[in-house]
Amino acid sequence: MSKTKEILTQTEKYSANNYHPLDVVLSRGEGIWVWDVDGNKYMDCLAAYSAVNQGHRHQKVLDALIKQTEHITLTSRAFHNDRMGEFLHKLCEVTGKEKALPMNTGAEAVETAIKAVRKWGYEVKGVEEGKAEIITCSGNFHGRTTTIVGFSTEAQYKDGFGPFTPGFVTVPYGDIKSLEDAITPNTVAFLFEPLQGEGGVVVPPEGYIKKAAEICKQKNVLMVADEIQTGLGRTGKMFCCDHEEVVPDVYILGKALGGGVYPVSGIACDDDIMGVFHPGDHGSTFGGNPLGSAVGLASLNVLIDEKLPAKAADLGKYFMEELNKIESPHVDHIRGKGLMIGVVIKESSGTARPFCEKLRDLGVLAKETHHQVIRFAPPLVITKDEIDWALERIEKVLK
Ligand code: IF1
Repeated sequence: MSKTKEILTQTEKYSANNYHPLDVVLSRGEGIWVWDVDGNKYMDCLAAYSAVNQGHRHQKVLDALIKQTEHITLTSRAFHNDRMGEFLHKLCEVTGKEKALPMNTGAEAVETAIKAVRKWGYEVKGVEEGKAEIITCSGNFHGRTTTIVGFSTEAQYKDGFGPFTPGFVTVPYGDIKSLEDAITPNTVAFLFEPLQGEGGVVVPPEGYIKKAAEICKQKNVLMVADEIQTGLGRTGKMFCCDHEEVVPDVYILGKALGGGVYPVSGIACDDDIMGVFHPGDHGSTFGGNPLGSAVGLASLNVLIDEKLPAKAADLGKYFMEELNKIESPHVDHIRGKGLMIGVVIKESSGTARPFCEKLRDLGVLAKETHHQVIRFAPPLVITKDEIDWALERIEKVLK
């Protein structure tokens, strides 16, 4: 039996059945390449859902991780450590915000943002205690906690997990009028993704983010951008909101903030919002730990020093242009921004999954999202030649 088969059987036996992964068992990664246990090499076009923007095992990130393990890795926030301040300073510099609150996973950062905007609503905006409303979008994905799935519009993410947290209002994604109409005196925030990843790489209409920002400002509603997947260079700018020159009141970050080696997330905003948190209000055992802080700082420096947002813009444009040149009877259309690309398969051609399986056989790892969309989101360190290598194989499969 191949090593792959052996491990699949073992995993099947002991793991919860909460994913349906492609049958590939990865054991090594370097840059944009990964290898399975049987020595087969693949180009990683998922990058762990944009958590590996710097590429697998980036030397500078590894150096920071390993160096920090020689000093101290976890103190809890009961004491200070010598790495968090420097990391949060950098995070504030990159976001242009006055304060940051470090967490670990994306969902924890989203929950942190929910708590911050609710408390701001009560203490600053003057909303009646317990009445805060947050507007979210259909097709959203913000994580898997019971509060977050409670406002999902994807039945599978909610089934069996109720009862849910009240205080969330859903509006159609991309529809400015419905956003304006949904705002009440109790609305404290608008929580959105500037480009919907899980929703199927859905790009909102040009100007949507700008207009939403104007409405939020007019109505004293906080704009909260979940840039966990779209941020940190993925769409060709440091943040996806940058495409419309919008600075949200709150940035929610995660994934690539950990450089592909350690969970690092957080929110960044000015003190008029962050100031609602007083000692003991909110926390986390691992949030802001010295190891994650050292990794977070290195992850940001790699993005900046290697100009990865600009690279994603140039190479993403090229990738999409070349994909659009492929004559395929199966492709309905292609959409995306930077290196966050979705190839939409026609219903008449079935679902995207078989195309991903064929791509895997040719050495390209991509994942379907929402049945019809093949998502291409390689690490931002990819080169033009490597995109050409992938295009050859993608063309074969799409034809
Ligand atoms: C899964 C999706 C992507 C995210 C945005 C918050 C989070 C995510 C915009 C939560 C996480 C991951 C979670 C993972 C698969 C993946 C995913 F398909 F689920 F939706 F990327 F599109 N906001 N997305 O994309 O961050 O708590 O996971 O660190 O749950 O299957 P997390």
